[in-house]
Amino acid sequence: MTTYALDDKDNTISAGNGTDFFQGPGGGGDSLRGNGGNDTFDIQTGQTGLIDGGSGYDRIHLTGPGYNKLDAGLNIVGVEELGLVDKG
Ligand SMILES: [Ca+2]
Repeated sequence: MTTYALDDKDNTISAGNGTDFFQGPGGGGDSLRGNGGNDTFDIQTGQTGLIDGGSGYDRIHLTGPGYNKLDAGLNIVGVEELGLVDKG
């Protein structure tokens, strides 16, 4: 599994065909592509831009402060599961 760290800047990441894990705070206009494999996007409120899960079974876990709010500026493609994760 490859882990990609997100930050509050613009992140442009095109992952490989394995199982990939994206994690970090919202912020910036990101372009995140999971491509092949079963990928997980562990994001926080304020995440904007694009999340494209690609093929495989891909998940978005919304976590952290305000974990129950998806940003209106987030476009989601190719994702099979959306989960709200309360880690508080
Ligand atoms: Ca970012």
